[in-house]
Amino acid sequence: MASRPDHPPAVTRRAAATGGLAAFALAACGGSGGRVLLSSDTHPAGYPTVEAVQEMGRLLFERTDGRLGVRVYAGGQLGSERDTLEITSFGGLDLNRVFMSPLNAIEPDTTIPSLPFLFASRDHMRRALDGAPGRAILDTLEKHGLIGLCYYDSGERSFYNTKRPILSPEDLKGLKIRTPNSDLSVEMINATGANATPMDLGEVYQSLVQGVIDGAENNWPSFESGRHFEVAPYYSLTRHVMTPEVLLMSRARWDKLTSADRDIVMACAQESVPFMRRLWDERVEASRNRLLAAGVKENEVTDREAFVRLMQPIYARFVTTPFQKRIVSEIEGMAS
Ligand code: GTR
Repeated sequence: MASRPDHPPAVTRRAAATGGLAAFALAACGGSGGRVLLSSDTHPAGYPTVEAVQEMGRLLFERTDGRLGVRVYAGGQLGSERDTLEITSFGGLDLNRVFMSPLNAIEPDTTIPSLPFLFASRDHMRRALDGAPGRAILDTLEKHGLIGLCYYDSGERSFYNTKRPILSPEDLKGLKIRTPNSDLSVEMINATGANATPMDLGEVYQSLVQGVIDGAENNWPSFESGRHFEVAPYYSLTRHVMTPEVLLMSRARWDKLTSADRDIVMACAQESVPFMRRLWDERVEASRNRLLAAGVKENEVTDREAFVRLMQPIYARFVTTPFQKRIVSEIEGMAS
């Protein structure tokens, strides 16, 4: 490998879908025997998830004396999370950093970390996902051609909209709220009285501008980086879920690695987690401060219990198998 893989040439979605990426990756190594692992991210360069995967690549490059590296295609260049996930599970893309929700359609057990009010705090979430329950959930992806390397933080999600502050579920009634493409997300939002409208993150800004939707729900950094705050200035702190991000490797690529290289890849991914969390915590605070200064109106919800009550039936709908029940109770048991 001649140099650090920093500046990706443009690759079309079509090329990705047809497996062109794999051939491209080999060519990018210049025949020196090294390999650049290609990775996708919906967020732009500089976002903590993008930086974390680049850090993982830096460690990998170092530990393999340049045999392996990572190139991140940021800003959704390779397509939506849903599309790139499909490509990854077929082996057309080596790595993929996605939100957990689009995985729900592939593997129902991945809905667990998106259950409303499951985590009592940020530390509880980190402990549970870094521990046995988190690993057990990632392992369910292997049969779908995906290896779960690690979780990254995505913080608490809250509602924002173009119309008014949300103080209680009453205020959400009838509002069209965008959700990620996941049945659980749709049912959870509908349970509040809002009308859930699933769509990809990349479509949200335009849909807010055109009035196709009245609002959405997300963390501060995504609210900022997608510029949604420009159109939807009311941010109401429901903090209803802490769905994480996840870094995946295509199983096709994983299976081709030697077992020593697998250990290195896994270790580098794990070591990028504290790096990511440092950036994440800083970013949440910085985004919030910037947006408040820009005129965003933040409010605490007065009746958070009402949201908890309305969303509670989601558990009976989505926690049905013995595995799901066990993992949920293990996670609940880890709250302190
Ligand atoms: C963000 C997450 C993205 C994206 C998004 C969404 O917080 O970082 O990967 O999936 O949420 O709402 O779709």
